[in-house]
Amino acid sequence: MSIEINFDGLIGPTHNYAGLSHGNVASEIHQNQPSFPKKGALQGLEKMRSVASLGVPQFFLPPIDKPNFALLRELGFSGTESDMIRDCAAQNPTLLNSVYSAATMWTANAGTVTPSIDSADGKLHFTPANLSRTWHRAFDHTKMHDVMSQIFCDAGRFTIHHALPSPFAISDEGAANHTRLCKSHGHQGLHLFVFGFDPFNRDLAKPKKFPARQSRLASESIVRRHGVQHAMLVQQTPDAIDAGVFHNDVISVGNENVLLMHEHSFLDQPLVVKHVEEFFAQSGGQFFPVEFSDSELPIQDAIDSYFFNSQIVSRPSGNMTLICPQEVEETETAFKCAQRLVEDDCPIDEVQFFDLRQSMNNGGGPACLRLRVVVTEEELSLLDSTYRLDDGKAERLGNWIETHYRDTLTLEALADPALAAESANAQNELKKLLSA
Ligand code: SUG
Repeated sequence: MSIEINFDGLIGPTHNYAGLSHGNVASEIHQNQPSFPKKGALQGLEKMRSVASLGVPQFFLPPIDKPNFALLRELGFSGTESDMIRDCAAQNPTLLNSVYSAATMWTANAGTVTPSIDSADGKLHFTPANLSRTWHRAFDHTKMHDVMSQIFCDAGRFTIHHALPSPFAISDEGAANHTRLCKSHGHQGLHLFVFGFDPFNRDLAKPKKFPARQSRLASESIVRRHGVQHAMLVQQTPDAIDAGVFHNDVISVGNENVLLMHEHSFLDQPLVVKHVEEFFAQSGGQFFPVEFSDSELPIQDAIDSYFFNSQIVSRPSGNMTLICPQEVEETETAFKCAQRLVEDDCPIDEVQFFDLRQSMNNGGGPACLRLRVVVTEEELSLLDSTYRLDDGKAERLGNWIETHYRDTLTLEALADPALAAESANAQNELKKLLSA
């Protein structure tokens, strides 16, 4: 028996709005606004608790230490940590914002997973995303490799790869551009890898305004190194990227045998649907493709509401819950789409709304905050449970956040070494809490 487990990123104490992600409209709009790290972390924790209560084993990934002092030293800063912060703030404030980024909270970008049932060697594979298109995120993959190696500690069953090399031509954004479709979690899946550009094909249609983040070369390399048995490489619509769809999970989401798509999700959408239908016809089982036209859900409303960034969770009953950001409830067209799903002949029969505005203001909805991993029950029993959420741990994490997080953070405050000291102290306390 296989089940899906979720890994959410615990929102870190330096959560801020630095406007670092070109093409991610929310990030750019909220640049320089004060952030509310405590509120953000509690919002994320609340979502984790609710998903766990639906029967999904819920893990969390700890925030990583910020600022990245090792990187500052490599870039020529020297002296004490306080000296480096002050000098960087004076010489290059944007660089300081980047090394302080709490972006590891969006674990859909942590990497790509291939469950053991889908890989050629029968092992579960994970590759951390190099995130080389977003500079402020491009140095986090080594930490992601380390924490996943700690959790997936049985090397005989799990292969935790290093990230792909970092040149832009191989840029990889992980599960945000990847969907596994299957009859049910325990059946072999078809892996949809969605890319935005191909470094070896200059004739391919390209976005004109915003960068395409996922390289075809990265996606095909993951397929090779993980030994994915059934994979399909699909191009994202360039006009959608130009409208602000910086990841595929802003315009499409799938779970088991359900695939929700905007009419402009994929460049050759009818062909994509046909291939998936063929896969289901061969493997047995019904496929539920649900397409939303631009008149039903204008692409701008899809981006503003993050309807497609909802999380679809299979409950033990076999039915599914759609976990939406509250912005869906507040956007008339998107709300109607959610209602339509519940009324239609589709396994989704319940919708829940969550206030995740602190993350949303940086372009991160419910689906960005989680990484899905399908494991067998035996594999689950082999995982290091340090980061597995239960009621007691959730309560302790809540108290830890209340004690160590600031209510408000402005970009100016990043220049004050006191913030770095507070964050380091919070990290130490978290380690103690988890080892108790
Ligand atoms: O990579 N935002 C993230 C949001 C990632 C959302 N993830 C998924 N769609 N799966 C990004 O653009 C903003 C940081 C800032 O501006 O301070 C940021 O990194």
